[in-house]
Amino acid sequence: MANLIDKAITHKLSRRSFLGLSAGAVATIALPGCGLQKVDADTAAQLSQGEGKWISAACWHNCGGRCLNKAYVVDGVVLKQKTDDTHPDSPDFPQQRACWRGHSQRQQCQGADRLKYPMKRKNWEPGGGKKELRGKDEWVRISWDEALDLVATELKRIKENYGNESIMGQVNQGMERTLALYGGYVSTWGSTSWGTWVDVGPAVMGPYGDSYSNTGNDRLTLRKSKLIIMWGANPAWSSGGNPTYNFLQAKKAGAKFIFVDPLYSDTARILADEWIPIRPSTDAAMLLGMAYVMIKEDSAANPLIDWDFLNKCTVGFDADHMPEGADPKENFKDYVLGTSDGQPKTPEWASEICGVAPEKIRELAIEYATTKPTAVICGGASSRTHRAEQTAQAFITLACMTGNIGIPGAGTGLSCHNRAGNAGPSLVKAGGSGVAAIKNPVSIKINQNEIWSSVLTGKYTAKKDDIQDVDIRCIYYDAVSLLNQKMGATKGIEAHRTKLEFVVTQAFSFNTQAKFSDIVLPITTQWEKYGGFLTGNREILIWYSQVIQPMFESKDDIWVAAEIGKRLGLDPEKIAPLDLKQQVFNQLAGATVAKEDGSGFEKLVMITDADIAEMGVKGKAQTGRIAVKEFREKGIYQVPRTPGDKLGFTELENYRNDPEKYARETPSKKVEIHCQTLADKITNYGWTVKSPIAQYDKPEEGYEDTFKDWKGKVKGEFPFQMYTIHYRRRSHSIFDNLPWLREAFPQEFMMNAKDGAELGLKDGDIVKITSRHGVVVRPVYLTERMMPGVTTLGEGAWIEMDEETGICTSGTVNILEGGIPTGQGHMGANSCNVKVEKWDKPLLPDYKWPQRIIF
Ligand SMILES: Nc1nc2c(c(=O)[nH]1)N[C@H]1C(S)=C(S)[C@@H](COP(=O)(O)OP(=O)(O)OC[C@H]3O[C@@H](n4cnc5c(=O)[nH]c(N)nc54)[C@H](O)[C@@H]3O)O[C@H]1N2
Ligand SMILES: Nc1nc2c(c(=O)[nH]1)N[C@H]1C(S)=C(S)[C@@H](COP(=O)(O)OP(=O)(O)OC[C@H]3O[C@@H](n4cnc5c(=O)[nH]c(N)nc54)[C@H](O)[C@@H]3O)O[C@H]1N2
Ligand code: SF4
Ligand SMILES: [Mo]
Repeated sequence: MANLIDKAITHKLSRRSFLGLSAGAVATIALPGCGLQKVDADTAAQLSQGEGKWISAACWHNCGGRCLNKAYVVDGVVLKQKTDDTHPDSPDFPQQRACWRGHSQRQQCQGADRLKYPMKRKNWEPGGGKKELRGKDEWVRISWDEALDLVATELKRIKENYGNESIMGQVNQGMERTLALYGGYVSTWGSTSWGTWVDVGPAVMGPYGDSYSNTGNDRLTLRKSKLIIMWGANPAWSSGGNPTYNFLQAKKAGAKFIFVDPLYSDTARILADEWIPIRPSTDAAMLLGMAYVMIKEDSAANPLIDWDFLNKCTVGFDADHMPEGADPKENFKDYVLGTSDGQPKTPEWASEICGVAPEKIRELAIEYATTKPTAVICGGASSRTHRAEQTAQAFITLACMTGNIGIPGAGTGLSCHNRAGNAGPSLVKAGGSGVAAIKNPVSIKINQNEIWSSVLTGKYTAKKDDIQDVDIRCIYYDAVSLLNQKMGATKGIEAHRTKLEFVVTQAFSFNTQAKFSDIVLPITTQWEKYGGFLTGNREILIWYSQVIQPMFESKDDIWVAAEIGKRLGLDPEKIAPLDLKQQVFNQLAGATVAKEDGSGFEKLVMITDADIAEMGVKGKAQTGRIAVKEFREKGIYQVPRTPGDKLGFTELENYRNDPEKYARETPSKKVEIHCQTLADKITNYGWTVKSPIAQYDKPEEGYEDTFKDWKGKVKGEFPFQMYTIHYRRRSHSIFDNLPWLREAFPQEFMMNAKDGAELGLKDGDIVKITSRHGVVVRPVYLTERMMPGVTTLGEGAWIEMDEETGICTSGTVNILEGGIPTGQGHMGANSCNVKVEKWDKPLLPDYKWPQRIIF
């Protein structure tokens, strides 16, 4: 190692060296334990001749995929990466191949911008100091002892003065245990990823699946679909790994693909037979227009409605099938026909809202109703809009009407994230780690849309007609990017700069929460820890191992939690009761895999006494399918699958075939098209009221709000709709700092080419985007792939405020978003209105920006 460092230091800089230090990235990598070094092509080439080893390396982020990554390590340095080559690739037994983010992981873990030392904000002092300088102050390097003492002393002071109810914890890596043992912390709640499906699915259908992102069919059964409607789903970007490939197999097996999406996405480019552009936040209107066609045009000669399924398996569709106690006038059919409210939900009515031509609405309705089996695959996007309980419930209602439920190749619901297109219970899973959670004694939970207003005003909504006081003085962050990732960040910055007395972050790079903190503690990445397990689609279990030594002075999150605990007078054994090695062993020993005949589970791993001795853990030998050594080296166990095997899955198949025996856990024991449970639940949250059936409610900051006068069609101050897409460059805010990825995927604002031309814009111009809540600037990408009137910006860019103008130059979407609670307090990120103007100042591409290197 010493030799390597000497060599590295004496060499000159070169762009694009062997290590792939690409344009914009300073030609610098961090070498574990050795500080920053400059490595050029010669040194790298020399390094590469050394004896190396491939190690299964974690790709652990919440990226919507899960793949096998391997790192080639020479002398403690990762020189290159590869992905799954553990078996030959085939459509039935595909490799679990990594994406560009995974392949760039080494620029994150060994990046020049890794945090190196504990540090404190120059103008912070107990009580907050100059709070207004948060996010722009200078930093002072301090020792670990000083840092840990400061954190403990300040937590004590805040607890003694204001109580535990003044400490907000955004923690899940160890400090949740310390804070819970220390009397607790205020936490936050609200569905983010799965939008409104979280409350709607279980209420309407009865609890189902083992995850909300997990409905429909497994990937092999999906090949039976005749028609697949991808409704606001873009797996090519937002479900890394195999989902798009799996969908391609369904296409090759004969499925037609229709996309309903404001964007002609990369997934559509691969799969679409047809693209139907739709305005965001208006899907419920479109679905109601389709329901109208089905109801009006259904006949014995031309059946569009599966009356048998509706009669046997549902309640609430029409006045004759209402659940007990419900007003017959509240049925779905009469609402759609306009009998109950005077407004028939005709395709023409829907078209005015959703922007899809009436004839197209009619055509899709008929195609959906007459093609069996049809699967409707939803991403979370259409339900991450305001009032979207109606949308999720409308999807279920239409699947019931067309009878596309419980049949192999049919289905509806969420099918996104790392289980996209491959529903069903996990076929392989790790055992428990042996560490039990500690209950947080503080019961206050603040809805995600009210976090910043609650800090600023001292009030939050506990439930309907129940507004409570809260006095947040401190936020403790580890692996949660609250300020960057929750809506209303403009207010979030204000909260940090005016109210909070103490902000701490544990992080491996200088992310947004670190930037706005008072004390920052450098943390190891998963590459620097003993190892662990990751699950992804239902067929895989990944076992990753330590790749490099801890960088600089970084420490493990759980070590930090225990050290702070000690200083607070707590028992560190309770905080960290088992070392990671023993936890990994417990997970290994408890791992199970589905038996081939589908009859249950068996042990996955064969463990010998020699393995136990070598790992240095306590445990018992056992038999299993794969030996420890082979599992560790491969880094993955993948369940073999073949079409027609016993491990397939179709949601609600049992119920459809025998509704009595497999009665749903709803009051009526059926699927509830009229669902009072849901209506009551939503009303009780305290923000908006929901009808028991799927209706259309105008969303806050939806299409209608782009008009000053909706009836007279006079455009308003914010004439465009904007939604926030999950973007290729990042996993939320993670990876946003990597120059490689910045260069490959610019953070650009997408809008329709004609809209751009009308504003006098050229592709690549810098535009200023203003909403009711904030302002950002970004280059514009003008394209026919985006529906007119609609725009989008990728979520997750790190907040970068130009302090003079108050404009965010990185294009963080949550600066533009308000955080308006509706329905179940879910995230309504795809309902927002903006104005777009040409910006006449220059803006360098962000891969050319200086990296955030503090020391
Ligand atoms: N690269 C990357 N992938 C990710 C993530 C990431 O940060 N980066 N995050 C992961 C996580 S945690 C999650 S929860 C998932 C989210 O996964 P999704 O919710 O499926 O992903 P989105 O990109 O938000 O949107 C999917 C598609 O919906 C469209 N869309 C947006 N709004 C609407 C609407 O109102 N109606 C209709 N019909 N279509 C709409 C978009 O144009 C896009 O094509 O992604 C996961 N995957
Ligand atoms: N406007 C808008 N906002 C959105 C979305 C949207 O579509 N639009 N999507 C939403 C969705 S679906 C989701 S799931 C959320 C995600 O929201 P978050 O989970 O808050 O986002 P991440 O960026 O994944 O934040 C994780 C943070 O943890 C840090 N981290 C990672 N590993 C470790 C570790 O081991 N130790 C420590 N100490 N830190 C670690 C990372 O550096 C990062 O700062 O964002 C939501 N925000
Ligand atoms: S999809 Fe996710 S897990 Fe797979 S390589 Fe990309 S970032 Fe890593
Ligand atoms: Mo998510």
